[in-house]
Amino acid sequence: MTHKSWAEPWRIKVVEPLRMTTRPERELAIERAGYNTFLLDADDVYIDLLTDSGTSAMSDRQWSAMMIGDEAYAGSRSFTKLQGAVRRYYGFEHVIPTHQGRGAEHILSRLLIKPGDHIPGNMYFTTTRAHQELAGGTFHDVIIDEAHDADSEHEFKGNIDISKLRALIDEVGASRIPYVAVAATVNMAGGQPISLANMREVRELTRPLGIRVILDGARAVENAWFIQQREPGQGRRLVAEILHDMCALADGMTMSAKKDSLANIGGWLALRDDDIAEGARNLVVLYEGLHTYGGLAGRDMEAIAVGIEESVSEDHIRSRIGQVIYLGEKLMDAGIPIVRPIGGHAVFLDAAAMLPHIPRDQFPAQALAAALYVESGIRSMERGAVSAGRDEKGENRYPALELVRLTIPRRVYTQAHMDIVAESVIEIFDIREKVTGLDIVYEPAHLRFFQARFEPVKRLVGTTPRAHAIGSLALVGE
Ligand code: PM9
Repeated sequence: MTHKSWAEPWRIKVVEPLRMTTRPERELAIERAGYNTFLLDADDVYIDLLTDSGTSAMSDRQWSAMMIGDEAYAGSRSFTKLQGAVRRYYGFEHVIPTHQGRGAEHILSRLLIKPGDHIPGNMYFTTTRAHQELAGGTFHDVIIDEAHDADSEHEFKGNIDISKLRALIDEVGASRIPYVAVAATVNMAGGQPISLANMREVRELTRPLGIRVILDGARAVENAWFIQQREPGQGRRLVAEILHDMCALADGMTMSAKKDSLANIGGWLALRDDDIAEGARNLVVLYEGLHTYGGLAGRDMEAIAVGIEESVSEDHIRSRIGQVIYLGEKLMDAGIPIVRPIGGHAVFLDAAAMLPHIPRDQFPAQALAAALYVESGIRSMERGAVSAGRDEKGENRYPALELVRLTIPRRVYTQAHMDIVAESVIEIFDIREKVTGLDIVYEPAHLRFFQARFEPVKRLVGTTPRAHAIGSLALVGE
């Protein structure tokens, strides 16, 4: 019997209690955290939608595989299993484990980027661009315009604009472009997919010019599901087959196994070219660990190998994204402005549309994430100007999208949790004009969104920063 609705293809064997806090506790907690949800203690959070990275629930098969992890320093049996799973499902010959995705980005950037090089990509990602810049490269956004428009219903907002890519190649020359960085899905655009057809076009343009294509595969399985659902001719194919086709259009991939692969830590760099792989193996021993563990324990590699296999199960991926869509549709029905179409790993609130009274230099998305926490105990993440950082002149970058991400960990929360999240966002929406902006009071040199601290903009005379930030919010609810 086939069902129209989806249900989680698992049942719960182990549970972890959640802690509810009071509003006064949360007011103090957010002030202590400098109004940055990254700096909250997890114990002060009720429903944690900060990230889907490393926060997924592992299966009984993953946990039992960890018990047979081979902790040999060199040539671990667990590495062989990981290598086998990556070869089978992603199709790359050379597999170099890393402690997580940015470890792979670091090695790749050091290896392929020379000072003065240019790296086109379908929208920036924070850690990816940081490593490209540290290696002396310049990132160029060549995603289609629709990706920068929260309201565009384009089904493949992750697509690369081929004319933008061609124009960059004409301008700087193919020899200054070590690779095109293709993300699937595109996190900062709202978890939006790239189509197989578009990946083919990119391949056809770059191959004759000798420009490589490197896939960021953190959520490539989710991308493959969108291709199956939306791309003409793909509807009857398995997600695993589509994933294989996507990878076949790339020369290599960086991977955070903390996303699709259902692991709490880990990643890899995978390559086809023997010489580049040799270079990567040389570098990985400097920064991560020997090339057969790359900073991971044998048990971690076991968990990833099993997680890869589980990640491409049709039932798993359908319910994983089904849950995200369930939350997104509830919010849309209530008139909340969110990025459309609903993405694969998260629902993204359009903070600029929700809080038009807060100017961009007072970081509306950061303020909204803080206010949502105070109101409900739900932790989300800013994905706007704070995440975008500063340009080479030291000025704030203001991306078109000013978003708050409600990121859904895999296999962790139930539909009832999603209902609470939706109710909480609707409550904040109803009192949105009471949310006030933030000033940065501390900013680290790199990836500022992780550690920056803020204070409420002091507009009213005689109010403490905390009273002002939360403002009349403190009068609503409890
Ligand atoms: N993404 C996320 O929450 C965790 C860190 S940034 C807040 O979305 C892509 C597309 C990612 C990603 C991490 C990495 C880096 C690369 N590409 O976190 O180093 O979304 O494993 O991966 C995070 P690692």
